[in-house]
Amino acid sequence: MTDIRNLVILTGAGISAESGVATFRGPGGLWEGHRVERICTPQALADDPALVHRFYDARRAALATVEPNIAHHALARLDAAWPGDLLVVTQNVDNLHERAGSGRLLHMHGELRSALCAICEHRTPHDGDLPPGAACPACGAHALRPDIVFFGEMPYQMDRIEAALATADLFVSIGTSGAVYPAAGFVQRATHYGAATLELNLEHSAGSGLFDETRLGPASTLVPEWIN
Ligand code: BV8
Repeated sequence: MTDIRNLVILTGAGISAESGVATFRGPGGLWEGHRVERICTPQALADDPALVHRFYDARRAALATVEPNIAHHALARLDAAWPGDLLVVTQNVDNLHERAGSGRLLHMHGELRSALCAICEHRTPHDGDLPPGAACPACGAHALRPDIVFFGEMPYQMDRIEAALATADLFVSIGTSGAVYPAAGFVQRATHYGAATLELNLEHSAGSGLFDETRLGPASTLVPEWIN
């Protein structure tokens, strides 16, 4: 990576798979028989808040049973040592990147360990179950919801992501199926801005043809190999 100065690294569920966090669209990609596209919507939250809250309560509780893996730790070491710009943009809502030590990190689809007020949009760190109708500590409204970007909602910090892509020399995508936009379109944005693009994934993804290079294998092997 000699003439590379600015890095943008996109991660998806695949980077957490070897930590034991279920992915969404592989075998076993259901939760209580529900697909994420069906649960992760404002309509589902309105129709059945208990189901949606239970979905995220279960995943939040599971964080205590998993640890960052080799790939998370490799990215954290890169972050600490990298002299140029570096931004990890994760689609994941787990906290494994930060527990591994990544600092330059952005959760574009939200975080399990945060609650969002549907009225005043105040964010509150939250552990444990989040019952529907919990009171917002800022405005008092009984309107706390999981701090998750649902389908049809705008992902977080898109301006910051676009600015990072605009100055990236290398865009690396790790462990994502390329099934969900706008994240799946970042490789095209990076290419438009003149960055080189690399995909590290267990299998070919929907976007594999868009990358300069695709390497297939588990993240715990590919990420350290790429960095070293
Ligand atoms: C929006 C919440 C607009 C958190 C999620 C075009 C442009 C823009 C939007 C759209 C568009 N076309 C369609 C849309 C709408 C929609 C969309 O993309 N739909 C899809 C289904 C077609 N997008 C949206 O609605 C987005 N919002 O566009 O808003 C807007 C504009 C103005 C104003 C308002 C709004 C919002 C999308 C976010 C939805 N939230 N989740 C959560 O519950 O977790 S999406 C969900 O999918 C997760 O966040 C997840 O991160 C994401 C992507 O999945 P992956 O991470 O890729 O996981 P997956 O299981 O699919 O794949 C895992 C991969 O890892 C596999 O390839 C596998 O091979 C690999 N793997 C497995 N093991 C390993 C491995 N790799 C390496 N090592 C291993 N060991």
